[in-house]
Amino acid sequence: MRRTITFALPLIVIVSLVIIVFGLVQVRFEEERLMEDLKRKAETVTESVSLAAANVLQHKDLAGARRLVTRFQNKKNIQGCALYDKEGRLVAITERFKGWRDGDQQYYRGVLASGQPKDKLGKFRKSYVYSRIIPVEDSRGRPLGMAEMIYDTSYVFARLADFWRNIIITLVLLNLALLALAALILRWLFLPIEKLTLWFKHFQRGETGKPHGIKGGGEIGALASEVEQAALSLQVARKTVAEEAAAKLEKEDIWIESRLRDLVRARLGSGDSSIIVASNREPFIHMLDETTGQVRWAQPASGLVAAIDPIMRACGGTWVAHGSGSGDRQTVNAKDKLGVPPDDPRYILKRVWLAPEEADGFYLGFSNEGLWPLCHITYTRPIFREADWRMYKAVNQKFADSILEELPAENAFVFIQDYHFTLLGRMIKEKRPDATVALFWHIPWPNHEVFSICPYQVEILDGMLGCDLIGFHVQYHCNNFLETANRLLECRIDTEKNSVIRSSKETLVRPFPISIAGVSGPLTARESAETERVRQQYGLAGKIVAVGADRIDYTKGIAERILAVDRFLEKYPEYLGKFVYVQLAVPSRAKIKRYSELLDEIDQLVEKKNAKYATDNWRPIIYLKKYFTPDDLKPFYRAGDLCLVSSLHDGMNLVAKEYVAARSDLAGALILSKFTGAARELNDAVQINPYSIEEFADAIKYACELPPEEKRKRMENLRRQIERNNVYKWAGSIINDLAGLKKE
Ligand code: GDG
Repeated sequence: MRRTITFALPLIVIVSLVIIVFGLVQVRFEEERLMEDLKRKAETVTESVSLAAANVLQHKDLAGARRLVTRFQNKKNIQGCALYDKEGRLVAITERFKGWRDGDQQYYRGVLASGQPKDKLGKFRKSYVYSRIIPVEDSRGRPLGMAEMIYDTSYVFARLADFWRNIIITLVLLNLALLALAALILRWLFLPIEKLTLWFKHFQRGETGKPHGIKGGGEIGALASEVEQAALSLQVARKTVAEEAAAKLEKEDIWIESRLRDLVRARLGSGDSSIIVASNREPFIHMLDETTGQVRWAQPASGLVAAIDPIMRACGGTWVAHGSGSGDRQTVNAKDKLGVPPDDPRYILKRVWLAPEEADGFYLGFSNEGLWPLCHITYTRPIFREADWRMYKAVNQKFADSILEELPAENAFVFIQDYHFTLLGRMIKEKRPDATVALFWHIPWPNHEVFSICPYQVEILDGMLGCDLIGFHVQYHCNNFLETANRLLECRIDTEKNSVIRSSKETLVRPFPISIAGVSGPLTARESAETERVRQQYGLAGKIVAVGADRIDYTKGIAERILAVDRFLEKYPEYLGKFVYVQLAVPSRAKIKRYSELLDEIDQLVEKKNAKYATDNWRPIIYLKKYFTPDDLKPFYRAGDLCLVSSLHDGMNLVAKEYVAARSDLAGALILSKFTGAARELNDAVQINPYSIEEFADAIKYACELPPEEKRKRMENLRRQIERNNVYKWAGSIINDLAGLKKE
């Protein structure tokens, strides 16, 4: 019914307006016509009464005057007559108008003085009346008095009311007819299409296998039959694919630590310390507390660390990284090494020391003011300084020297991480061509036009192509890299193998979507208690909680997220007081101007939006700007009914995966930017364009209102995806590809 009304509404409005306007014009016209009739009648009757009145008034015949006025008492329509003497005093009046204009002497004297008839509309008791008065003269034209006729005009209004009633009845009948017509059109035209759509949806999901049963000829019938044919072909194709996928899955079950360890031993040979990982960020950092003199350790907030640490724990080996903590030097041995994790050593961390000017030029300057914005499409201008580039080269060499000291005599495998070390592969290979070197690029790779603005493009590409294998998160970034190499360097691209061949050296380029160690099992009592504590501490009990956790970086879309929450509350005020967005944010690269500006921008935005909505016992945004340990993050993920990941551009984004991994209760919903690598895998997330604040706000509402069953289904699929494609599988695929390369 609602749909019929919506469909017919525009027509109903137009038809109603036309009829009402027409009615108004007609009523006005009718009113004027009736009043004209009345006036004309009053004129004639007053003229005829004035002759009899002249006689009565001339002879002061009071009885005759009463007879004359009484004649009107008996008439059907309410009307009356009044006679006045030449002083304007009432002589006689029809009984029913007793009390008519008592004391209005001025009016009557005015009529006598003018000697002209006069008419007037007025009120008598509760009725509207029309009166016409004319002076009465004798045969010589001397005034004798006045005669007045009075008419009740109610019948005019009664006639008009009748008229309106007819118009309204016509209107109602016409609108009912329109509704009936709309219902018929909907039934004949739209219902079959709707039925077909619904059937197709269920068929697609595999919820029905029956034919749709829509009969009939004409265009609709033809469409229905074509759709049925297409759907059946799809069903057959899907079945085949599903069978193939199931067969494949049976073969490759879930990857676990021990499987990766076995693979490393089998494929790379030698003992436990065969893998050497190189990255700028160290997996464990020691900080000196100036006041107590105590040294504490922590795991930095970094996607790279989160992903590589479990692999190193599983396989052992040496991780070479910049020792950037104030307590780092105090905790290494004479060879700058220590066992990590510090509380349960599983592999070796070797720290490389950088002077402040080295770290500034290499890390802040070239890596993070140059390459980082170059590779992320967020419209932040990259800055390339010659001095930074020189420092970048020097630091790459320093790392190469440090790594070379660690390489075993044979079967050396170096796994380089990220954009900080584009030159490292070539530098290592120059001294140890036998070593197997892989580079994993954790951020996006731009298209060749963007990359070609980098003044050091050739040296960078040449340095990277020193490696045997370069990995990106997604095929799209591989394609961009191959195209960049093809356009900017003298080289050959093997499109079948996805490799670059340069001076007879071949480098494989492959997608390896990074992940996390796996998904968590059912909640333990301790985990439930921790989640409850977080809920109590931040006043989240009974609220719909959205959670975000990021390094404070302009690529993560934190400002856009706040604006979307603002728009959501503005557009859907029913969530005021019920919705809380908790943002965990760890400051990063704050020495860079763009980052310190971002910190201020977010502070101000949070303050402004909280001031806009906050009440005595509620504020919409809880902004926790500090470092949390990885274990601290989990209760927040579990307390979050939603997780907001709104990166403007992101190689993968592990927060999205960590959230899913934490939701063993299957109760959360993930809102995920389509500009993350993760969006290619996590199809059951609610995907958004974070630049569209409106779309983002609507997605928050949509996720808040997802039925629990739908949430469960989505979360199950997301968790299955992460469980099957965990970080062990990621590392295993890289090692398998490298081993294949060695054999060739
Ligand atoms: C790069 C690429 C790619 C967040 N807040 C805290 C904290 N985090 C942790 C999260 C997560 C990590 O930081 C962030 O990982 P992301 O993947 O989201 O982002 P990036 O650091 O930019 O990582 C990215 C990744 O490399 C891996 O290849 O996915 O695209 O940009 O693990 O939990 N960790 C701690 N305290 C916090 O307050 N300890």
